[in-house]
Amino acid sequence: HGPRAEDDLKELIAAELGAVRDRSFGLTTDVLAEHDLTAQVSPLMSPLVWDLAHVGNYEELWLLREAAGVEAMRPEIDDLYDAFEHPRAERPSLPLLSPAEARSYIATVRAKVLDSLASVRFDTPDPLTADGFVYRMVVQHEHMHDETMLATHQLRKGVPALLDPLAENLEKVAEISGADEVLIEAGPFQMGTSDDPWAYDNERPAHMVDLPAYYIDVEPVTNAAYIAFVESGGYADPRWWHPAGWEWRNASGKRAPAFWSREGRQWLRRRFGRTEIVPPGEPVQHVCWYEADAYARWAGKRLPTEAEWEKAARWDPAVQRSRTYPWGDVYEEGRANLGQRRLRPAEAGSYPAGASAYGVRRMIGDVWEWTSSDFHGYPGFRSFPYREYSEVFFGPEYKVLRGGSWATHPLAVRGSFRNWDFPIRRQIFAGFRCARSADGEGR
Ligand code: AVJ
Ligand code: FE
Repeated sequence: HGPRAEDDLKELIAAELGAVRDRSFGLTTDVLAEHDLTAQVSPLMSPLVWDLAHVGNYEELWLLREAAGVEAMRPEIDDLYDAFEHPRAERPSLPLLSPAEARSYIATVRAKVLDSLASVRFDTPDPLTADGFVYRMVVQHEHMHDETMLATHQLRKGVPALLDPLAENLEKVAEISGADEVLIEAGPFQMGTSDDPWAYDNERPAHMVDLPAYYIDVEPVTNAAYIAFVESGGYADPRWWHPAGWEWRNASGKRAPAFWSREGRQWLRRRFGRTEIVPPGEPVQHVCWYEADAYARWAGKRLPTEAEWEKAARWDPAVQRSRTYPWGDVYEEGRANLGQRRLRPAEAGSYPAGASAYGVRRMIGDVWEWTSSDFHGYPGFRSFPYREYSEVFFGPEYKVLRGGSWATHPLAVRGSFRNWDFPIRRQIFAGFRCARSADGEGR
């Protein structure tokens, strides 16, 4: 700590604010025409121009008004970009800023944020700005919207707007080796965190959780494995499905992951506007919780609980402490497929250097992983700095996802990070891995 550390942190924050904004423009005004930015591709998603102005409005609210005490620039537009006032389905009918207006509004906000950064103290008892908390929150918020915007791109029809620069270079860096599941011995571990400065309220506080022994898959479930489920009639047998999942299956008519189609004996998938053969070694993506749950039952397993997922990812039994990432406490390139550097997950066997202490692979990056758990606050949870980030979602309607995807930025995920969604959602970059209890009963 001290003034030197504060200056370094401010420099990092300014650089990261710049980097995330480059990505936001790279997903919107840099690559799409006006009508593509204002159109709605699905009632589940906002028009991209809404996300763009929303991240700037959120930044204005938290970094200018709350942190720096600057007067509101455009109070009359706050309502338009309040996610709680207007559900996604109704956003295209609002009098939104045009793409050019949005771009200029968020650039003005940003210039004022950078101007005011030097005058905001990080060595303060005010928890909003202490250690740069609210700045870290705003950087992560824009990254989360970039991932949401990428889901909008995936749903978009028409001429592809995004290139996958590394798609041709994907190399499997290791053979799949050893057991396909590992035993996690019974015992306590530390879940959540009380001291990660990037952590959201729902990751706090750290608390001990004691778990019975269980097995967890070394890798996320692959497309090849999921095809075996589909082709053995997995969608036709109610034995595998949660009752609500069977209802979803009947009502939706879905019989394969989103974006898949069948041509002869071949499974194809659409990826950012291009069609390809489903790659057998990649983790399955775009399955909802009900599909993940059904697959696991078919396989004689079950989804891991959120605590089981986190213990396998973070706990180091040798020193009895939880790591920030599966491999250690420091983020390092090459240990996980994160950050939209590729527009796809990597093949099974990749990133062996990202394994956890237990040898479980690719828990961070590649695909968000559905867990069996509902989204709730940890014991001692305190909402901060606003209830609408996570507290208003607590309850049985949402399932927790863990680990981030290839589309998640490294600053917006860690071993303690919690995401959540409805169990019917398939547009997110989500797959899953299976677990089973070690007491002999698969479930
Ligand atoms: C944490 C991904 C569920 O997108 O609804 C964005 C993140 N919160 N703006 C979401 C969020 C406010 C949130 N998730
Ligand atoms: Fe938001």
